[in-house]
Formats: sequence, structure tokens, C-alpha cells
Amino acid sequence: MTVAVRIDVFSAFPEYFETPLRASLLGRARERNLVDVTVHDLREYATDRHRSLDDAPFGGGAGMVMLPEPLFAAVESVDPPRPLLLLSAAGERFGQARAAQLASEPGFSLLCGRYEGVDQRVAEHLSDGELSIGDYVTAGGEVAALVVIEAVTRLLPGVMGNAESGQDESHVAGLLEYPQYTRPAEFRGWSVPAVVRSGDHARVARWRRAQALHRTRARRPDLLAGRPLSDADAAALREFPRAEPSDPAEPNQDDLPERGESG
Ligand code: JCQ
Repeated sequence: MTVAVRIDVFSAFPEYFETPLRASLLGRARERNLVDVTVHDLREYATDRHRSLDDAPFGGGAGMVMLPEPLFAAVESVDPPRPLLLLSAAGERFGQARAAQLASEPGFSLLCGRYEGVDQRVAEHLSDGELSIGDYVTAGGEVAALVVIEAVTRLLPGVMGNAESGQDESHVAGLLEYPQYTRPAEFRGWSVPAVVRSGDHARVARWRRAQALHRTRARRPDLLAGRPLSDADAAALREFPRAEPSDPAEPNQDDLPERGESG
């Protein structure tokens, strides 16, 4: 019996986590004690009578900065699992490899910034590192924390049922996922490719592999850079030279230029 991975979250808006932590995969994983997520309300550690968590920036400028005192007080009082990671657009990019690494440890903690950011002394002397989920601006680190928690939890032993097809999925094998189909075999005139209904499982596997490679080359060529093509992959690509459009009159979506590209 393995012990649950412990995740402690520090947030000025703990209510943000209520529904996502109860619903679906995360809710089931917590009920089954596969993961132990505790959300701490930063406002409980505010020291002034207004329970302030922020103040104006030294040097002037727009917006507010999170105070060091309540953040240090919260973390020092809880003594949460380390590493303690600050969610921030300025952080290291969070990806599947980091998710797998965090899933292999006994626990970690997430500190959610708000307002225009946190006092730099929190980043330097309280947190062990900064994580970013991507190059966009959100109102605070709560959504990013949920992304990290869900990506890590679904990798824990026993969390995923039949969908332990974990090895096929986008990013897990270093390629984008192949196209998937379910019933009906024909929907509004669009047919499921004959090969996936053929019952020839080895041929289906080669078709899927070829589609994953075509799709990755078209959409995320960066993932293929410096990756040698195996003999099996080259053979799959010869057998299935390009994705089959559902309607021969339609252009192949994978071969269209990216939106916003001139050509
Ligand atoms: C965006 N990846 C992560 C918003 C302040 C550290 O202080 C702040 C953090 C945020 C949240 O941004 C993110 C993020 N991309 O967490 C304001």
C-alpha cells in the first residue's frame, strides 16, 4: 500500500479550488486517498486588522504586490512538503516531464500569487522555485496550481482506470496523439476511416503511429527535431503516407498552414 502524495496549496482564494478538487478524477483520487490536497487560506495569516495581503510597490507603478509577512507566516506555520513552488508566468515551464517528477515524490507545495505579483523576497527566500504553465497572463496562480495538481494526480498509481493508455497520449510518448473515433461509423456523411474499423489490430497500430507522426510534423515540428525516425516509423509512414481526409473534396487539415502564418 503506497502513501498518498501530499500537496499543500497556499492561496488568497481557497474557494477557487472547491469544485475542481471534488469533481471527476481529482475528487475520486482524493476519496480513495491516492492524493492528499490541503488548501491553506493566506488571509488567515494576515497580521493587520484589515487582513491585508498586499500593498503598493516600492518605487511606484500600477497595482499591488503581495506582502512577505503573511506568506512567510503561512508557510512557516504549516511546514508544508517541499519543494514549495511559486506559480508565476516568470517561472520554469511546467510540462509532462515535471509532472512525472513531482508524481514520483512524497509531496510538494504550491504558492499562488495574486495582484501584480509577490514580493521578491518570497521568490528568493521562501519558495524553492517558480513554475509557469505558459506564456499568458492570468489573474492569479490558482488556475495554474489546478493544472499542476491535475497533471500530477492522473499519473499516480491507481488513479487512471482503463485509461492507463497513458503511453499513447499526447506528450507522453513525445508525439501528439493520433485521431480517435467512436460510434456512429458515419455521422452527417463523415465516415470513420476504414482501417480503424477493419479489426486488423496490427494495421490499426501502424495507422495510429503514422497519424501521430504526421500530426506532430504538421502541428509541433519542434517535438520531432533531433529525433531519429525508427525503421518501424518509416515503414508506417510509407504504408500510410498522409492522413486521409473524411471527404476527399476537403483539404487535409494537417496540411494547411497554421492560422496567422502567411505561408
Ligand atoms: C501564468 N503560468 C503561470 C498572476 C501574480 C506570482 O504572482 C502572480 C502570479 C500570477 C499567476 O500567473 C501564473 C501563470 N502562466 O501563475 C499574478
